[in-house]
Amino acid sequence: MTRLRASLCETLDRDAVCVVATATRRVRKGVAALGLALALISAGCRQTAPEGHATRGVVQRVDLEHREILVDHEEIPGVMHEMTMLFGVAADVELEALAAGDVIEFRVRDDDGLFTVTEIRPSLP
Ligand SMILES: [Cu+2]
Repeated sequence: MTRLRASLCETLDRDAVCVVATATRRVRKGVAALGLALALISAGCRQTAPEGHATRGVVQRVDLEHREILVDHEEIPGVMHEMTMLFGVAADVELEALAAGDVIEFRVRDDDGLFTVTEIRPSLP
């Protein structure tokens, strides 16, 4: 049996749309080729459509008390140019391990110009 779920996700920093295909499959002959094709299609995509905008930056300051970070961030195409900017951070985002100088990839949600960081991960070289 093969169960397929396909959904659209936006690759925001490229203004492109890609198809995320998630396949839950049992390993059976005849299904393997399809499974491989789906794995290749979804290689550059997330499993679920993420909200907000993806960008990178260098942490300048971490304010644990107010859950804010000051980040020198790259351009977010169509949203804002590169700048050093203070962001509020969503309650479920881990902040304790973050420090000034860290290079991060992060996502921001735009609520009519109020930007909130919803995801932070170390930037891969
Ligand atoms: Cu900004």
